[in-house]
Amino acid sequence: MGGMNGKSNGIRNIVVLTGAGVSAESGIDTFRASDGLWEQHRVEDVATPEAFERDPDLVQRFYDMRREAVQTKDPNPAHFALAKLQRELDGNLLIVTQNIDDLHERAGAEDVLHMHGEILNAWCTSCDVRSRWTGTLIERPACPECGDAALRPDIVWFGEMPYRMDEIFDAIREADLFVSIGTSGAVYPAAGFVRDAKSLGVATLELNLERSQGSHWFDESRLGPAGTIVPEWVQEILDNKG
Ligand code: BJW
Repeated sequence: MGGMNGKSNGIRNIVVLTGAGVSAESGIDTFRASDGLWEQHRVEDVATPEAFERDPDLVQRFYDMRREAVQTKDPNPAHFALAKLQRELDGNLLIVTQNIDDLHERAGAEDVLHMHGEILNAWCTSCDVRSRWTGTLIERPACPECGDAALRPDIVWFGEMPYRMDEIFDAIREADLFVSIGTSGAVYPAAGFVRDAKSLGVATLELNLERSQGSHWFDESRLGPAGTIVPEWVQEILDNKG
């Protein structure tokens, strides 16, 4: 990663991709750890449109529980460090998150792109309007916009198209550095961003607790808890800013 240790690192634009690992130290379960979320629920029972059609109550209950839990959690030093980087970088930092929690925003980040949706939104499948939603959906409440009882969690399930892909690719194209934080690299298209970045000549860095499935694609991997290694990396970038 030429120049990263010099006085001026020449890094202006950064795209950060975050996954469940960035919120783990806030007490939100990751997906693929042995004690993670999917241990209690089979993915295909809860995170596909077919599952929702088959058993809407099971799916709504699963997301109602997680919506309630998210609101009791707080951002950790990794979220705060990324918000600080966004404020102080002499360039653009786009935070693309696969996470459906709002911890980046609550740490003060402004430019956050939720490619897999947001648990605090309800999406009306009748009128297509998204409304902020902090309560439950299992009782099939009316859409505040059209009144139909057609709300689902605003979550991108398997087989559905992640949000704002064009914006993500545009940002990667403009980036000097792509950084992946706390994600296992098991779910596409997010897992492919590192290869997209590399093929465009963008430097790539992974910050994760352990080596992920796509570790070998990165120019550099730093291992450790996000709450420690993200603030260290952010300080390094800000100390070296050109
Ligand atoms: C720490 C830490 C700490 C822990 N500090 N680190 C066959 C081949 C290829 C693709 C497919 C295929 N069959 C189907 C597909 C496509 C499918 C897919 O990828 N499937 C795979 C299983 C193979 N993808 C899709 O269907 C997507 N849509 C799609 O592809 O549309 C077509 C399309 C094509 C091309 C371009 C555009 C579109 C949709 C995917 C939707 C994913 N949805 C979920 C559920 C959301 C709802 C919910 O939350 O319930 O999103 S799945 C789940 O996984 C969730 C996450 O966002 C996502 C990623 O998980 P993440 O964040 O990586 O978590 P973990 O647990 O896996 O990893 C945590 C990491 O953190 C670990 O590495 C830990 O070590 C680390 N960690 N503590 C730092 N303290």
